[in-house]
Amino acid sequence: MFIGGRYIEAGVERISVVNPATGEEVDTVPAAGAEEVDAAVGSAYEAFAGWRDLPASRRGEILLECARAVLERVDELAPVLTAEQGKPLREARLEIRRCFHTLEHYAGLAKNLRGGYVPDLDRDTYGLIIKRPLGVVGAIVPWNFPTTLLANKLGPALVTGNVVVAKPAETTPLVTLRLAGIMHEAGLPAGVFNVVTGTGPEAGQALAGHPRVRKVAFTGSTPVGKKLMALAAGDLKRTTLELGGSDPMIVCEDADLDRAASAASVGRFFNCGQACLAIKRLYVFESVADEFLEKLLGKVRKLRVGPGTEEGAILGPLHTPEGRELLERQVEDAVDSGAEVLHGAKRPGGEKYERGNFYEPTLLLEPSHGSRVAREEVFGPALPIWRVRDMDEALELANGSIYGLGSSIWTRDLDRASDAAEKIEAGYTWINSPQVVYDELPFGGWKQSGYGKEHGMEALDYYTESKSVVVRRGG
Ligand code: TXE
Repeated sequence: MFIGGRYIEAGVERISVVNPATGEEVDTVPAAGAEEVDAAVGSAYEAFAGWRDLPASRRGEILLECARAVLERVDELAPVLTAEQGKPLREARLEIRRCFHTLEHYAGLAKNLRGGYVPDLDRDTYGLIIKRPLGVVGAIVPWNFPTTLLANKLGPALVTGNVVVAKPAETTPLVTLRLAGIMHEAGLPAGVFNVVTGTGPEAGQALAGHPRVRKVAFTGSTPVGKKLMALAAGDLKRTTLELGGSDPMIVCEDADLDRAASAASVGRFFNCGQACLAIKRLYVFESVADEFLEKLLGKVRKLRVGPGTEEGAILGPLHTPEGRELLERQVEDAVDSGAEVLHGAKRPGGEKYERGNFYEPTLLLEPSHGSRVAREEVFGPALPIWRVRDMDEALELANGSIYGLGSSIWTRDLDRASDAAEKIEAGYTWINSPQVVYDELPFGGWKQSGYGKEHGMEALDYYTESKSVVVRRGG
């Protein structure tokens, strides 16, 4: 663990971190319990006043140094990420670079933190709206993008003067631990960013329930998000919850089908389909369905499955055996419901795949609308596709989900696109664009995809309390 600027061993129980491509143990980390969490929160609490009271510009300078140090260490961090998470090295490097960009983005906002001024409230009286940091933030992070999903919380938390205790997923603690050491070496004072390793029900719950933690920033599954919201309600902790998604993509008859097919392939199969923002349901207008599917199949046939360390591998293994089994059950259910398998729907054969959680990229045409792939989040490389008559049908199906995270619309008719963008129930809509997340734009789900925003200036509001101050002139 990393507490108060030092690596510490603690706890008797150890958690084994396993390589998803080989099934071999990479390392072990302590399984923190309430006592270790309390030590980490205590260390953060002690560091809070010192960090909060620095000029914001100084916090920004330090955060920028941290961001640069992360970028300089891409080649050291990426293999650690690949070993514990499974993603191809190329994607691991991209992820670390994105982590850098997000930290750099928030470092850059340090000189733009603003409150408000309201003149003439009364005779000789004016008002100020000031923003103050919350204190200790508990950041609970999943395994699919361990560094970027952490940076989404660290950036806005630290620049506004908060201190952080992070709990990475039990399966991906190693890169997070490295990150903490690197940021400390780069100048982040001891205690400002701590890492406790451990399971969700033990360490995660102890962190979210700790009375000194003022805010829980969580990315993960919807069921756990609900639990954390209930736990946080005990003392009305602030929360941001970035949860599951089932992003619809709508391809109209006038779309650029080549670009749409490319975006669908990347948007579904990036990170082996294990992304919150990912194309998880595809609706294509029936008049262009055959042509579009041919193009998409052409892309999918080229996706090479292999260990993340293998040159040219595009799809690594799924992160865990359980994740692959869940995906297999969802795919079986889709086939039972009547889906035609256009590609995949099986494990790849061959010796190199035997010990890892590999699965072929899968395209499923027309499962029933009540099937699991239509209703549940599909967190793996399988894409269900439906033909639709028109935009009305597409929108009705797109919105018929408990989720509302991302969405995309492909058409050359911008009026139709903007109308659909207004009607689609999701926190993000891309029009003729791949699903790329920008630090500049707020990101957060509607419906059961979560609560609150990350990224953008908006994220800053989720790490501060605003206070109104009334000042009467003349003593
Ligand atoms: O997530 P969990 P899991 C979805 C996706 C995936 C499924 C399960 O469908 O297949 O969730 O993934 C911590 N109190 N997403 O099981 O359990 C846990 O230790 C406090 C979508 O890995 O939500 C980890 O650090 N903390 C999502 C983090 O929560 C608890 C990304 C996430 O774990 C806890 C991840 C508890 N009771 C999964 N239980 C997305 N859309 O990006 C667990 N944790």
